[in-house]
Amino acid sequence: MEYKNIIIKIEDSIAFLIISRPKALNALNSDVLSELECALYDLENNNDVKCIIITGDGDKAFVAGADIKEMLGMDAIAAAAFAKKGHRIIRFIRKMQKPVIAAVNGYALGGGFELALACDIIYASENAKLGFPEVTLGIMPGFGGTQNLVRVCGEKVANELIFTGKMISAVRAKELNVVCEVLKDKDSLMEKALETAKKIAFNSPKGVAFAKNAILTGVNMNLSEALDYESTLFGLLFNTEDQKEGMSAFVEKRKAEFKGK
Ligand code: DAK
Repeated sequence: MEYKNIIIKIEDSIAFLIISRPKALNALNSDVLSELECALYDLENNNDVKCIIITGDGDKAFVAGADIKEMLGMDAIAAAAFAKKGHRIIRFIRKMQKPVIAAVNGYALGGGFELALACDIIYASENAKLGFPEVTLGIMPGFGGTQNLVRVCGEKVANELIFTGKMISAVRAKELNVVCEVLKDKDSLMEKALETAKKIAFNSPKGVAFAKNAILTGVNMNLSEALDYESTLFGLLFNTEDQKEGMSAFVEKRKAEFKGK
């Protein structure tokens, strides 16, 4: 697929997926969603990629939401197709074996905040502003925002943010455990995201993928079932080459070279 609204760069096993519609503050229209879906699928199946960083082009916005101008003209059929595409992306990111880091620069609003919340790790620059303005537009968050925010910050905070539509700063988002770290500017944001991605890429892809699965699946189970699930995945890792390589490398006092098999 030819990309017109996103840029993909792959360097040293790390993929950068840059959403690039700067004139519309990187708002998500149907074309962006189609390109995002296709790119994420390709990156998940690309053996040269171990971790993905999603960011927005420019300093002003990560993603300022779904495209309001496109949504204004949608009928129920078009809106349903748009919603399905968005949901497929959010679900796919959660199910991907490879970790996805959101590097939030500037506005992350509505669908943009939801995209970031679907990612495994969020870093933000000091100028980031995050929020759900949907209720000011006569709708509600619909790309997983109501479900993912409540799981991160709890019901009362999610209620306040979603019912008021107010924006919060990166520092407040860090206090609420939405963001892992706040960085001074876009350069330091990207450096931090890359540093983390490189650390992840150095580790066992199978270990990382199974841990992601255990965390995301287990959170919807009761603790007893979740612990059983964790032990099953833990056991399965002993059937992988990564486990043999990681433990052999330790015993042989050398660096492990994982193949993700
Ligand atoms: N959509 C379309 N265009 C947008 C946009 C957006 N979300 N956000 C900004 N733009 C465009 C502006 O229209 C403007 O374009 P021109 O008018 O110059 O052509 C350009 O980007 C620059 O924006 P501003 O001139 O407004 O820039 P400012 O610095 O003054 O303000 C702002 C920045 C981010 C505060 C402001 O642009 C703003 O409030 N933008 C809207 C933010 C917003 O409400 N986002 C939430 C959208 S609703 C669904 C699931 C999920 C969703 C939808 C459906 N289903 C399940 C069906 C998600 C919904 C949303 O995300």
